[in-house]
Amino acid sequence: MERKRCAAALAVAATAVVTLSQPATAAPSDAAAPGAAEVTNQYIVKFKDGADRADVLRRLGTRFGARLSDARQLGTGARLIRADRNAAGLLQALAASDRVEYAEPDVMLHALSVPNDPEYPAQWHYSEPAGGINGPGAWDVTKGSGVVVAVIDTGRTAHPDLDANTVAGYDFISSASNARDGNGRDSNPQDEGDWNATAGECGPGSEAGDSSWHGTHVAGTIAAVSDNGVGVAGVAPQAKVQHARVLGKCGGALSDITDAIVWASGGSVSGVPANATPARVINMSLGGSGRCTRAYQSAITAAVRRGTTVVVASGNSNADGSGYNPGNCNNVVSVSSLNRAGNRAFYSNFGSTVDIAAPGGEVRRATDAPGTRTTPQDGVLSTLNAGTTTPAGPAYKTYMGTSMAAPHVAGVAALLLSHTPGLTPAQAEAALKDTARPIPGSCPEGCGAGLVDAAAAVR
Ligand SMILES: [Ca+2]
Ligand SMILES: [Ca+2]
Ligand SMILES: [Ca+2]
Repeated sequence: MERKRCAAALAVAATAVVTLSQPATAAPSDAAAPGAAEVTNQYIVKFKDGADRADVLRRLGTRFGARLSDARQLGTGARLIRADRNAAGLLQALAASDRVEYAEPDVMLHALSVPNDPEYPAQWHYSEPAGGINGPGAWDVTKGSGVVVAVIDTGRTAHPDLDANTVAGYDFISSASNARDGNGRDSNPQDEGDWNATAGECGPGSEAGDSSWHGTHVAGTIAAVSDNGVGVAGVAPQAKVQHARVLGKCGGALSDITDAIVWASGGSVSGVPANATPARVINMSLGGSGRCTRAYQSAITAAVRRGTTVVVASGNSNADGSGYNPGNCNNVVSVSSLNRAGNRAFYSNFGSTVDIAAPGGEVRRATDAPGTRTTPQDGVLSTLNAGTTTPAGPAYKTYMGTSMAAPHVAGVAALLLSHTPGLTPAQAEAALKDTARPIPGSCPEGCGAGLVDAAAAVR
């Protein structure tokens, strides 16, 4: 959140943590593009004016032991030539003929996988050439099947675009008052709401505000159910989301977050049943100012050793990311945020600790007053809940933040690991960076290796 409660929580450094989004609704973009090619026994041949086509085909047919037929004239003036068998070298010979202008293979083209979800066209962050992650090019190869992504965040809410892709998680919030579910840790990670009825509730400078449903938004970017004719699409729509609830009213304790990291990655935490479906990827769209503490690093290192890739938001302070955890911890993939044009979003952290960039959007311009939504269509559209305090019905909304950028990378990591399951976290990180494309806009301060590219990552 961008409100003052964010600043307050940051001031108490590592003990409390806040989410890294800035509340923000939807606009059009385009989707379809041509796809991969398949060979056929057909050729598109443009003969030179006056050339004896039949003679060319007869001679080459004899030479290659194939029967060549002149099927029809094409709109371009070229002819469609059909061979009765796949003859190696035939195309080259056609092209080399002094009576042929050009000869090219006829190929089968397929539309790239584009989801039918009605709000998909508003998700510019998946497909727009400038600031999108090139999602459609990846979805023909993999949709993330077999990979669990843990969302260490505010927990889950029931949602038609998420329920089918959600596996059992856990509620790690030890404080019953912050958890708002009447107890400490328990097996139900439902997000009970993180609203603040009055200013100052979470310390000096904290403001009143509605519930964010932050974990629901992050989860939707990673793995919203696609092609169900409902709502939005996700980056890895066949991956599963596992909610480890750590953020409640006023944020979350590091001690709860580190336990969630251990558990999500398959490690054991006293008093908590073993995780039946450990995550290959962890997303942490949360953070605070200050160094990476030993406790934090130790939990992350253990997760990475267990083979879990840890993706984190770099922070929303428009500052060097080296001063913000967990982006400044070792062995994490720290993500900066770009706007729709591919420039560094005005709030995004930057610098040498940032590994990679992803779309996080801007629902207002840098010069607009905080809390306004002058450009809601330029934010990241995902799943949400309609409740202002406690959970109500499902909803969709655009948010902006490095919180929204990180789950794009976590989703692409899931696609990558689904396609190449044997990758270590270091290999997965290297692959994400190596296949990122140059930052489309401007980020002189350093936004990492480039803009994450889903299609390039899985090809
Ligand atoms: Ca609880
Ligand atoms: Ca609970
Ligand atoms: Ca959907």
